[in-house]
Amino acid sequence: MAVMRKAGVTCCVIFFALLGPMLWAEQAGMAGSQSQETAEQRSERLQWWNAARFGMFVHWGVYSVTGGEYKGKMPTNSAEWMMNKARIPIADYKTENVDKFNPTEFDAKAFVELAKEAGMKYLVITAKHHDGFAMFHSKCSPYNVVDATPFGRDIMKELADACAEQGIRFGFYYSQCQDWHHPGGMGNSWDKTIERVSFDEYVREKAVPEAKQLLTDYGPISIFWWDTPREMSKEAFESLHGVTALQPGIITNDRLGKNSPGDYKTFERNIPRLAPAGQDWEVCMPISGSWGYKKSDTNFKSASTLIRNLADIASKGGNYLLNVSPTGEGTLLPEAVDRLKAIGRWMKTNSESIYGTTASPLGRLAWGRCTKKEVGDGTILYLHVFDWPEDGELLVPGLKSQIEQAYLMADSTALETRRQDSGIVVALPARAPDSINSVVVLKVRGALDIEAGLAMPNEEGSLVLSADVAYIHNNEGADQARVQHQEDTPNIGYWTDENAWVEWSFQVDRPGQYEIIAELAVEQDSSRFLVDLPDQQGLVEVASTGGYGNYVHRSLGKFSIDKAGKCSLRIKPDKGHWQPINLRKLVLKKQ
Ligand code: H79
Repeated sequence: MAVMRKAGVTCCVIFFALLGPMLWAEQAGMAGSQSQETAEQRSERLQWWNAARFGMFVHWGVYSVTGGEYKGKMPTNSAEWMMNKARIPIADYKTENVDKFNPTEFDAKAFVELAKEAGMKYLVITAKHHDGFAMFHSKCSPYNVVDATPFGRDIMKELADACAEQGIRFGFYYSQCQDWHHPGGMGNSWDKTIERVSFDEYVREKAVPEAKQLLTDYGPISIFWWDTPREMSKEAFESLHGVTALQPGIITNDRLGKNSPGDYKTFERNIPRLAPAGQDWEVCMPISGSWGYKKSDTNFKSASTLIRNLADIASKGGNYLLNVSPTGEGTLLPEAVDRLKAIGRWMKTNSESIYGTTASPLGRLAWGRCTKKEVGDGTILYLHVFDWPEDGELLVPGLKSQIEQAYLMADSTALETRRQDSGIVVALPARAPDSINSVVVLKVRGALDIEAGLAMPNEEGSLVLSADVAYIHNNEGADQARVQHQEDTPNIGYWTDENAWVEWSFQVDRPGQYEIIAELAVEQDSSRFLVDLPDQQGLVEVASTGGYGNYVHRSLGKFSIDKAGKCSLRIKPDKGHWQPINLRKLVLKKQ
């Protein structure tokens, strides 16, 4: 291992050619739910889910009875957390919520019809949330909707049946680690009447049998949605993981345990800025502010936001799991119903541009988003126009392909296209067919020819990797490490989480040595991070630049890139030696 010190530069670079793979690579995850399958079998199993793009999430429990209110107070901004935030004793939660759960207005058939009308293809519902209350007829605990509430009906069974009848895929949310009712569950630190047993006992007595029952007695289950992964014993993990095998085609998320990727990555509340590379993923998001029904929550997202979110997520190759919150009566508020219907109206005309599509092949689009579908020997590009151009000219930057046909999705009006150096221009009528998102369909013959996307070397052979095109790996879309602007220049800032790391993909045409120069600011002390390229890694330490606003250019050293073609560079905090930095860009200068 060579240590290089540069005189006069407060920067120290330690190079090492081959690190032990476990040191810096993400901890190799446990296999997904079906570890024996080939890549082809896996993609077949996930085929329906990837084609679906849009699902309904439902948070419903005994917390819904009081709409997040306890003794006249709203202790939390998400109602399903009420018991925890108000430190409600188990006995009180029973009298205030469980004993009063009687949603007589609930109609499973009508509920599923509404999801279907919105264009949703699957439905995932809270079979048990952190409060530990089973919304189904649990055989192992009387703390369930049939045995403990005046309602006495198995809501999960009614919904499973209604979904099966109406062709909607059905899945369960199950909180496996937190259980504020069982004496071995995690999370209840306030009820001193609990006579503690071990977590493993809880898993054996409750979580595993309940999950087993959900995967046995409720017909075909398409998704098992774990939540809030915590450290647990290998035995507990494996026994929970094992039960999903009861449904051969099932799809699981990444929240069973630490480092268990499941079948897909979850983002909670936030949409990633760029498409996560090489994995399936889903954004779950409440339609208003709270997951569970909360009386005071009027923070409904507009139909426009929701429709554009769906297009945005689809354009990055992900799924949208949009949450609704039934009340204690068992219905949705009119605000939610209106929005679902508005999405449904848009989908009625435009769903072809969502279902079965994959991520956009184009770079960032000033006017909206793009989704793609491969058909026969050609490609369809769906241009989701949010901002209808006033001059009637829609530029598709970088597109070089021959356009076979262009038309408006709304009424099939044919559109003229022409080619110019910067791309294809589509001539649009004066008025947008849809003020939220009008879809323009482009049929392209043969392979796509696009000059854009990946960062390319400039005239001097230097590659500029700026903050705004970096992919930020920040746990489930959290905002510790995000793009912000200072003096109109984007930088990656608020980088307080040393688990967050950033990645750029770019095109290399000349392999060889590159000097990497960073434009960055360090507030205090010094910050150490790893520069990770496919052929070489280096630990770099940069001293304080005198403040978050004091940007300097610092050489991070010389690195070799051995192959031409697509390449990626990652910057990862060196845990324990990290100080937040603001990073504007990296320039890779060919030596
Ligand atoms: O089920 C929904 C959340 O209840 C659950 N995941 C989604 C799908 C979730 N559990 N924990 N977390 C999410 C992360 C922690 C959130 C918290 Fe809070 C922040 C707990 C306390 C502060 C949000 C705000 C919940 C209560 C107040």
